[in-house]
Amino acid sequence: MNRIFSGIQPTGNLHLGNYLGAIRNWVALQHDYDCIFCIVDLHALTQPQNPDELRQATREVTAAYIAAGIDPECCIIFNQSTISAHAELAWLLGCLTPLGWLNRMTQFKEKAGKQRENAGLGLYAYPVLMAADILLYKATHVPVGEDQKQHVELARDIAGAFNRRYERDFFPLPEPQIFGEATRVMSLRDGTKKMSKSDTSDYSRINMTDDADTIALKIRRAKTDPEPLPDMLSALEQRPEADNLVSIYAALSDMSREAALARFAGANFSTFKEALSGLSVDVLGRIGGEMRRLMADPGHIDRVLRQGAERAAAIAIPVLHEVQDITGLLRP
Ligand code: AQP
Repeated sequence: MNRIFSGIQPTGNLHLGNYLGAIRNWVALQHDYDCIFCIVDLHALTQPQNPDELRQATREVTAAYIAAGIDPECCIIFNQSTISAHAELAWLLGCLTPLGWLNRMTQFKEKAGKQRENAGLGLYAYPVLMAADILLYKATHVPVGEDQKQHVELARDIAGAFNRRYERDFFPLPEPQIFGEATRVMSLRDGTKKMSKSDTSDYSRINMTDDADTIALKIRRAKTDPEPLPDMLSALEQRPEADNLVSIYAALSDMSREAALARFAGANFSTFKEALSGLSVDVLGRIGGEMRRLMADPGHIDRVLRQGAERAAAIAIPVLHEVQDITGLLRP
């Protein structure tokens, strides 16, 4: 069976973008692939984190996976730092990754911004650790949102570089998988910026744990424009906020953007926003409630993570040993 690896950073404020761009697609794939879903806590450390909040967010992401419908009996769910092979393989792969490849990564440019000289080595090497995550399990497919596609393509290049250097077909070349109508959910305050956990405005995103009133309030306050909704998608091109809300509606109701727009053509935003609120509360309200129930029993979450780590180690450690043998590292 083909194998999937994907993950989310426990950086707090899991949001609708993480759900529509990642988690929801994983739920749909879990019975067709051998699935490994990670909470990438080492990646979270590429930005400053409060230790207690990091532990709490790691449990929260685990709860979100399960509440959204990922079955921990059938999929492996674990946190990255429990398998030290991730960091070890990242070093070995980093040694054959040219700086030129990393210099092209747009996420580093966006996150480092004007502070490039002060940005940490971890943030720069983030995509190499991500390649290690994927290749350690010889994953063939990586379902991600559009924003992570470039990193999966780099993992593919790194796998190819390893195979060429050691003249064997050792790593499969992983494929990015991008699904659905909302592969890049944008901020509710600025339709040109992606919805993000680290945005300082809570009104920019719908969190997976927001209650019904908060979801409705955030949608009511979402930035729009004065025009009613058009009947053609092409008319949304210069209206990023309207375009984003229509894409969210389409994704949440499992219809195409064309069909969603046809339903509301000519409507004003107050009517459309009311419908979008109802739909968002239907989908996220249930998941948020289940997350809160799971979070009340951290012992259960920790057991899921421990069992997941045991199953992950059984795959990862033999692969790391093979890589060590191939690269000439002595294992006395
Ligand atoms: N806005 C988004 N639209 C669609 N998909 C998204 N993803 C994240 N934001 C959106 C997808 O969620 C998965 C996990 O992402 P992550 O949390 O590990 O990293 P990120 O992409 O850096 O997410 P954030 O929210 O922007 O976090 P911060 O603010 O901490 O950097 C990935 O599959 C991603 O595509």
